[in-house]
Amino acid sequence: MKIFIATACAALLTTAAFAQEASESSTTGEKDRYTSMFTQADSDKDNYLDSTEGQAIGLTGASFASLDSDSDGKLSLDEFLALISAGQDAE
Ligand SMILES: [Ca+2]
Ligand SMILES: [Ca+2]
Repeated sequence: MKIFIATACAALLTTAAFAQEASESSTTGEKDRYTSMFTQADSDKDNYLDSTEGQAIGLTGASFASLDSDSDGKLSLDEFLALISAGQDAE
């Protein structure tokens, strides 16, 4: 199982790198890129980013809070994808 997870992570990293190169101007590509980023950042795989996971990709303090639209202290994928329309950079 651990080998599978490591392989999946490697695949995600490759996908993210490719998406970043290939789709600068594509909204769909941006969504894929941010979804990959979210998945990678969600280190405990609970489908939410907590503040520690957010910090790992540069979402600190005010940035994290501004995305947390329901103020539950964690970011769902939908909340995270608001980065795209907000024009912020999570890196
Ligand atoms: Ca998490
Ligand atoms: Ca939230």
